[in-house]
Amino acid sequence: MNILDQEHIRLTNRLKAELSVPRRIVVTTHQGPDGDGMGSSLAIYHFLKKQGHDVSVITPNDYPEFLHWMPSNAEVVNFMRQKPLAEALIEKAEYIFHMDYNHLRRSADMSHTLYQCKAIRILIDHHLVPELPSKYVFSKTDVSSTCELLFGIIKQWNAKLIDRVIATCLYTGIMTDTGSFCYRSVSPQTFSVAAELLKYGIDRSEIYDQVYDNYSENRMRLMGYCLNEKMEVFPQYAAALISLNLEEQKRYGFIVGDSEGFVNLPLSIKGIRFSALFLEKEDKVKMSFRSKGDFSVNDFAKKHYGGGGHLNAAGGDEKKPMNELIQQFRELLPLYEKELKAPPPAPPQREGETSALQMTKLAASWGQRVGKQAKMK
Ligand SMILES: [Mn+2]
Repeated sequence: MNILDQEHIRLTNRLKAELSVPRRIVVTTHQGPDGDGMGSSLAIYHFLKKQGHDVSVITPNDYPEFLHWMPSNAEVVNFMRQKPLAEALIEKAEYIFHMDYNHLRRSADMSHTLYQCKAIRILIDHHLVPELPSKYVFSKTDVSSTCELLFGIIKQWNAKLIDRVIATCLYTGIMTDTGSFCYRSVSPQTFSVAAELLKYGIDRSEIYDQVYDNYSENRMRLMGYCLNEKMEVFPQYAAALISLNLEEQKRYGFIVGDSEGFVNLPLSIKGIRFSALFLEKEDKVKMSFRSKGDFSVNDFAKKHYGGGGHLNAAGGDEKKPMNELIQQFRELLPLYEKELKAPPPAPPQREGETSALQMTKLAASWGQRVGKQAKMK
């Protein structure tokens, strides 16, 4: 299994040589960090710490409570809440890691400080089109997550240092970025990496439990409210949307992370392949888009909402009123009717291999049909 190509192997070896003496290092991730952002940041944090570096993880802002159990979470510095400390750390840093994001603006209010800092940059990310000038660019879009790519890097760097703690962080990132190994971004390699991580004795059911089975009562009721009162389904376009305004969030004691995953809920309806979540914030509206199959929410978000992301998962921010943005979404749907209603692609077939299998299947179904008809008679 080669996660890294030759260029990335060379890059890893160079970085390893450069970091062979203790350095002051800051690890950062995108705003509103998710499991992959925090997983990759904390994994590289532990990996570098073990080599004697002075390392800090800095997030631009808060992240969901369901990630607070992660190893060394207490050491994480929050730029929004601990600005002087975070700024001092960034100014002093000799190296900065950018984990799971491809553009400085994704680091929100921290971007200015990061922009000015003279440290050597290392970008490790799986989003399309990296636009963050760095000396070391590890950008691969055919991996499920930054954590999958990072596993390849640190294995090449020094596999002996990988332990249960690092494996736990990496597994969390892969699990959350793949919807528990369900999304199309999952490849045989993703499972191989997960299998290797299991060998370090991680407790995968405990990780699942910590991340997914820890709703507050408020969050559970908010989810019920969203499904019951706030979900709009457009069966003719295989689409659905959910929106939440500030008043509704207040009513349910909303805290960061409470709407995490809600955008996926409508995709559980048979036939729905495109889903959107509109979340009103104090100064903007945050939008998330998800799809199944070939419909590119990356293109959709980029074209209409100044956002972007991946083929099946994307997002964006807008300062317009939420109702306007939702109305725009409703009006856009008919333009995509053909794409959205297209039947899902047939599974790939290998030449020669399928015919025998298909014949067996056909024969079986004929047999059933004949059997049924016989009974009916
Ligand atoms: Mn990611």
